[in-house]
Amino acid sequence: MKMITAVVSSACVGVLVAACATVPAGRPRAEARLEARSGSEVGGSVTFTQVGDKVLVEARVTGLPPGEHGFHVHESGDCSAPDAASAKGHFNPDAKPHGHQGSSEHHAGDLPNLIADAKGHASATAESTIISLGSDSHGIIGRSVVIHADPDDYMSQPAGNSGKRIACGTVRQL
Ligand SMILES: [Cu+2]
Ligand SMILES: [Zn+2]
Repeated sequence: MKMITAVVSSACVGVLVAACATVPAGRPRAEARLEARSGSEVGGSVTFTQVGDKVLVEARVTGLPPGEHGFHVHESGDCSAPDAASAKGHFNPDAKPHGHQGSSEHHAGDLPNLIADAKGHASATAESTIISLGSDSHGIIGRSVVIHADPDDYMSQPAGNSGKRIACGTVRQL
């Protein structure tokens, strides 16, 4: 009996060590579970991982019309309105104009368009050095992620003319 116990507990130690090695401390994570809005059938989630001064954004989305869709962090985490208007405008703590993430002038919440395949799936990663998962002024915990019906043109003010809000999810710390 003693030997069996010893084998089981050493196996557990092995599992714990492996888990610690793959999830280092000091990497805050957050997730937004997408809810369909404006009569859409969009689902999926967006995860955020702080890696040093960058936030890695990973989106896995289903039920989209094929093609490009505006994708942003919005100011409010309130997704309750049927058209997601409750999420308010793009997250913009620096009072910048709307623009492309690669240009000097853009909202902190401006992210690259998601591109859905013929089946309506979009799987994308992006990085941002402007947003954070901390409690500073650029923190996005408690805000929202919104996906739009149309492409963001990265120019039109204040939101890139990307049309209806077809999905919304509140960003929650994991
Ligand atoms: Cu938006
Ligand atoms: Zn914007």
